[in-house]
Amino acid sequence: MMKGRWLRGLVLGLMPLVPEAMSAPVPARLDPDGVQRLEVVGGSYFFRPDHIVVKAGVPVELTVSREPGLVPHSLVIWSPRMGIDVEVTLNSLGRVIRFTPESTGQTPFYCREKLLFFAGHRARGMAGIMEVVE
Ligand SMILES: [Cu+2]
Repeated sequence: MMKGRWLRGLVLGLMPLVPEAMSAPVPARLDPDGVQRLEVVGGSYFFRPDHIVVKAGVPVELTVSREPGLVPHSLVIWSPRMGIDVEVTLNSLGRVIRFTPESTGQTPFYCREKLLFFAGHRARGMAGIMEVVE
């Protein structure tokens, strides 16, 4: 019994280190002004949604905010091939990030924060995939 409990405690203790499963892909909505818009929320330690889909060659406005809390969070999307270089600190009001993906494919997005010797937020599951389609 004691051994089982210890094992369960160990498994629960390790769980935050394992990234959560991806959510279903969420496509941006194309507004009448020709801009595709999408909202993403970050928190400890996730992005919601964590799988987003945008179209290549069409301007994107990504509104990204953070859930209330003391832990700082950020958003990084970096793909020279797609012409995207985003690195922002998140706040609760939300900030708008603008870019136009130049090519199709997939690129990760993640939080760059890390506290001392603890696992970085990205390793703890604060990451997602941006898919760029035709
Ligand atoms: Cu973070």
